[in-house]
Amino acid sequence: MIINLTYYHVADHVPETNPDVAVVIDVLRATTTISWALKNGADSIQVFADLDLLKRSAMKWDTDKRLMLGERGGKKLEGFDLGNSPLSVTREIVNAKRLFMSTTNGTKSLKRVQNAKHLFAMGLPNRKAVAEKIMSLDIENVLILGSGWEGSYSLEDSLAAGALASYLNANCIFKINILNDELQAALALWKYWENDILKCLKTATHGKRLTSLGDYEDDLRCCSELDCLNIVPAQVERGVIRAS
Ligand code: 3SL
Repeated sequence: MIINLTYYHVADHVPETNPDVAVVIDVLRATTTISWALKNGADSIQVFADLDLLKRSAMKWDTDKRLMLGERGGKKLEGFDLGNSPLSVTREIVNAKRLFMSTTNGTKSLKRVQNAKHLFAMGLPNRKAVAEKIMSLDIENVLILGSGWEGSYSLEDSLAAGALASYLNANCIFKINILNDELQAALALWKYWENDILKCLKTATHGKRLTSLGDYEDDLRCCSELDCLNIVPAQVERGVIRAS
């Protein structure tokens, strides 16, 4: 058997297709936050592009079982319970709650491939968990989608796409087919930075953007940790993600 891997930098580059598996990456920081929230006991995450729809949907939920998580331009939105930091989704805060979430780019990518048969969210902390999940499925085509920044390329998402492809190459019993140049380049990027992931995140324009907004050192560290979370965030109904 063969597993075909394709990588797109941003949602707008994805062709009209319903892949067997879609893996959405937003290293800084949406998919890292989703992974940590589920690790810390969040019941589920529901993602939205539209903020009014998010608010209306949240209002229908029990007050003590919901949290609204909103970010634009790296900052927490006014009136929301949480911003988009993986450090803010502690067990005390998120346990047993549904998170109604909207971010600048990450939730857009999740919406773009919501018709995939299997949809997973991945950051660097759960790269191995997601790779092992892919290997356990009987599937042929995996679409990896980054989030970028407002439609353009991001270094850190490509790093993680390369990290995923590299793990699959090394551990999968089936042949791994790298189908596009975007993923070949991502693999090369991973080989270059794999021993200094934090430096890569700090070099990336998004890392610099966050740093310019304040003290995001701990966020960058958290987002750069590799293979420390055994959590696979999986879409269970359109727009709703749970741990699997
Ligand atoms: O773009 C996004 O979805 C966010 O992850 C961006 S930020 O890290 O919160 O700035």
